[in-house]
Amino acid sequence: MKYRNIKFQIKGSVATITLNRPKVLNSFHREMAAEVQNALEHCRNNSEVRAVLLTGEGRAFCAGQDLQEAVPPDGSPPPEISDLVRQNYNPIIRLIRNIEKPVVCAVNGVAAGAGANIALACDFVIASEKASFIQAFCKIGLIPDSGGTFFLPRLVGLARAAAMMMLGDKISAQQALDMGMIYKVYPPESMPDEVLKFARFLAAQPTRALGLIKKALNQSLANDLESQLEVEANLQTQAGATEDSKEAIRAFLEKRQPVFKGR
Ligand code: T3D
Repeated sequence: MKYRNIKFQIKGSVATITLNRPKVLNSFHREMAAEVQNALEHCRNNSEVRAVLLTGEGRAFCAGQDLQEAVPPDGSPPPEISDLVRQNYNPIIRLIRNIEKPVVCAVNGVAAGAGANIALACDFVIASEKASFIQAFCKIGLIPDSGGTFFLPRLVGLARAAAMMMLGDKISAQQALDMGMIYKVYPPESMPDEVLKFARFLAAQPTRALGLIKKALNQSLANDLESQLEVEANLQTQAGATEDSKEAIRAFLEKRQPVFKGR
């Protein structure tokens, strides 16, 4: 697929997807959603990719749904809202959660609506001090989608999630960090380099195990203890059979640094 609304680059085992519609704060229309889905599928299927980095071009991360597409100014019939959610956003959230590799979101500016919730679905959310998070849906009479009602209460608790979702207030990066909603905050000048360094670090780790950890965490969100113990036993069996695990144990015994290959 030729990308016209995102930039996609694979370098040193890190795949970077950059939302690239800065004039409309990287808001999503159908074409960009299809491109993001295609790039994420590529990341899932390409064994050379061992970590994924998602970010935005310009001053915003993503302002959610492109409202010009949702309500065309020329009066032409709008797309079905259920199609937008089911065809654009849900596949992106499923891919982010089901790619068995770490996905890092670098929130370079405002993340609103579906943009905020796509960020929160990632394994690591690292924000610029200038970034903010807005559950903007209620301001336009909608409910949060893109997994927001699933992830946000689990990250910050029901009370804070309800307030963010029903008030639609802007939450600063620092507030988000303080309430455990995101992983780290950096000054805007150093954030891109810090995030890239971090993604490269992740890509050099035993990434099969990181993918299996993600699988276990996905399942833990719905399981009871008994079921989760069984999930751990199954996934540990797979992790223990990886080349990286064997290499790590050999390296420990030989008192040297392990070299991981993601196998
Ligand atoms: O049908 C459905 O909608 C279903 C799907 C729902 C999923 C959703 O994501 S719903 C939520 C949609 N998003 C929003 O409601 C956020 C709308 N945007 C804003 O509230 C503000 O733009 C921000 C708070 C994000 C940033 O404010 P500010 O003051 O920094 O920037 P701005 O001036 O408002 O925006 C800059 C430009 O981007 C501006 O265009 P212009 O005037 O320079 O030509 C603005 O119209 C455009 N823009 C920003 N957000 C969107 C957008 N254009 C289209 N869609 C947007 N979402």
